[in-house]
Amino acid sequence: MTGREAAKSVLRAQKIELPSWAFGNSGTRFKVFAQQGVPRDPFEKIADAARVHAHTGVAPSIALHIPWDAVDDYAVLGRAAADVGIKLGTINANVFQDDDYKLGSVTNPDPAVRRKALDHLFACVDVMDRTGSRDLKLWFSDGTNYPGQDDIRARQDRLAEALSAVYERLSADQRLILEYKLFEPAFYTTDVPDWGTSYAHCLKLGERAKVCVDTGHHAPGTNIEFIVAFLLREGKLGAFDFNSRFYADDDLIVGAADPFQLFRILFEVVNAGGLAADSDIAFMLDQCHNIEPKIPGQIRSVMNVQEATAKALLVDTEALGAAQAAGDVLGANGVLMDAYNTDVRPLLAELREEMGVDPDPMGAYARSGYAEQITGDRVGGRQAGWGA
Ligand code: LRH
Ligand code: MN
Ligand code: MN
Repeated sequence: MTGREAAKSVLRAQKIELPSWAFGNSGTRFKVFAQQGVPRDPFEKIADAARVHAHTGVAPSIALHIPWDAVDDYAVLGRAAADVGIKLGTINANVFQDDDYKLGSVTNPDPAVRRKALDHLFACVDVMDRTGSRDLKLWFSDGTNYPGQDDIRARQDRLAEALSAVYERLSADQRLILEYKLFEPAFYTTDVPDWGTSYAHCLKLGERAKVCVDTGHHAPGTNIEFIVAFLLREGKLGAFDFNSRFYADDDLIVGAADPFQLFRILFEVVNAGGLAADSDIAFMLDQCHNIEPKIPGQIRSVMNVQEATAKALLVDTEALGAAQAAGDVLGANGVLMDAYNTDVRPLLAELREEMGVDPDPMGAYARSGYAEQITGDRVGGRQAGWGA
């Protein structure tokens, strides 16, 4: 098989999960800009995700956020997803949007609040039991704003206690994925601020606890691909939340701000076998489309991940290894840059045709009439959850 054909076979099997909240209205803390035709319930979010999958062929699942996507009967929701050819994926817990959580959720100094947060996390595992989801993704907004506000080590103890209770509650085929974020909403200390903190907790929990790398959750200039390489080597990279950032947690379209960084990250993934058939890394988008239309925003995001992946797959690893072994600094760098500078769009167009998908997903969506249809059909669409 040529390098091109080998790349295509990996790209054909690639799966990128979509976040339900990308389809709802969203904004910043200054303003939510409402768009016409946005989903009014989780069923309509599923319908929109199915459109993204129909035009890309590689986005066959949707992540849910509880309680934003809470329904009475998850079997009904699962069937609705199956009817349009997609699956319910990762369950994301939400212990950050309740007045009780002002001083934290699972790390709150008040045991009653900690109990409430833990009960929600257990309820999320109940949801997973019904949806058949493998992964529970935990992100805690917990932290402090002022030095002295709370005891940093005591908060770590409370966090460890809650994580261990949740881990114990999981069944053998379920995983706990712990996401970190440097700051926001807490501005002084965050209880899970970085990959090291997440990794240390996951290590103590066990095999099925892994780290989520949200690409927007680092300090400027952080070498994310190093983190990815390290976690892969330790078998502790559980998931990606893909998005891109210029300043903080911008949640912009992945690959928009820094496509070269996305390529470098995906090269580490490819190089460590993270796209092999037996890989259990979950590749997810975590984005908000505040000012651009949401469905094409998601289609573009999926295409950006595919393009970066294709370039990563085209790296001539033999030539790279030889240059590295010979200490040929410029030669090795040249091999990587050759792949990055390859225009992979024709290869992806060809792949899509082979997969029975329109080679031009953005154009195909625009021509499909779906945007006009939902604008007419749906009145009073919902917020994604932020500030809801
Ligand atoms: C936190 C975060 C986390 C949440 C999502 C909505 O910033 O990245 O993954 O669940 O945003
Ligand atoms: Mn995230
Ligand atoms: Mn985030």
